[in-house]
Amino acid sequence: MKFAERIKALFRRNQLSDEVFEELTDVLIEGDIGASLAFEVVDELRSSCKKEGISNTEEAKRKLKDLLRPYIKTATFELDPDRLNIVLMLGVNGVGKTTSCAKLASWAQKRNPAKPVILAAGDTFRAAAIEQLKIHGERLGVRVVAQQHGSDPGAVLWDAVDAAKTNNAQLVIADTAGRMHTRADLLKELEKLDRVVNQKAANVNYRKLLVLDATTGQNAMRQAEIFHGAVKVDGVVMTKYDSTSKGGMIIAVNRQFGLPTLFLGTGERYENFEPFDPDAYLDDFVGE
Ligand SMILES: Nc1nc2c(ncn2[C@@H]2O[C@H](COP(=O)(O)OP(=O)(O)OP(=O)(O)O)[C@@H](O)[C@H]2O)c(=O)[nH]1
Ligand SMILES: [Mg+2]
Repeated sequence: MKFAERIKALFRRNQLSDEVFEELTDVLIEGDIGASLAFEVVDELRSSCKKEGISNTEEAKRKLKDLLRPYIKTATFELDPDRLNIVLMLGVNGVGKTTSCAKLASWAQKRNPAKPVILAAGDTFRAAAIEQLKIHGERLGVRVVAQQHGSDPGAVLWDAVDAAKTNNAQLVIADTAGRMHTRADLLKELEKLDRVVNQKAANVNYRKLLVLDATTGQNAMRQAEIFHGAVKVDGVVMTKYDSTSKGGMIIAVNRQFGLPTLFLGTGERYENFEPFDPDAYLDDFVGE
């Protein structure tokens, strides 16, 4: 049975029992919220059900959502209308960084069509990455600032910021190379890129978004730890949420690192990109 169905089946039972609590713990762990949080939350649920005399599963489900809700940190992603905004899209290989850059560009275009968006081809590491971003740029009518394969990502970003200032752009979105969190050299390069932006881009609204693939599960914790440790991330984009009904690792990441989830990627199209709504997410996760 799939995760969503299991949790729903559990809450369809009429009476709460030890067995239900035990199974709930298993299901939550399977949903990727992490073992320690699963035990903690189910313990809390058990004792508050006892204290409040809750014996039916429908009420327990509502209680579970109430208990999980504070662990989910919320924040809205806003562009500063008075300054240049710079977004760095970070993450390990294949999580959906380049796609998310294009989706964010499309999102910003819709919110403020009057001011241009610029894409910076900061993945100079993978051979086809620049071309991939250029294709998105053409489709979206967004300028892509790029140099050749192998060039310094800091220099690319700097060109893009120059272009943004000349064209009075609202936003520069920089794609970056996928770096496995195990590759220390690539993380060093990222730290350098971050320093370049911090030093050179005075008076800009600079944000770093970590892209996490909803299907990766608990490994996302390690990715968040490494990236946040290296450059202080501002928030998370959870991609491929359409491919899984779980995505509970976002609760674990929110809780552990205080990182809010800002957007959900829900498909391969540009419009499959939504601001994160914690209540809708919990309804998905636990059931309405
Ligand atoms: N279903 C689904 N697919 C997605 C989503 N976001 C990205 N993808 C797909 O995931 C694959 C990888 O996306 P990319 O954007 O190339 O990922 P990346 O992180 O830039 O990859 P590298 O540059 O190789 O590190 C592509 O096939 C995308 O279409 C999403 O929200 N849902
Ligand atoms: Mg990419």
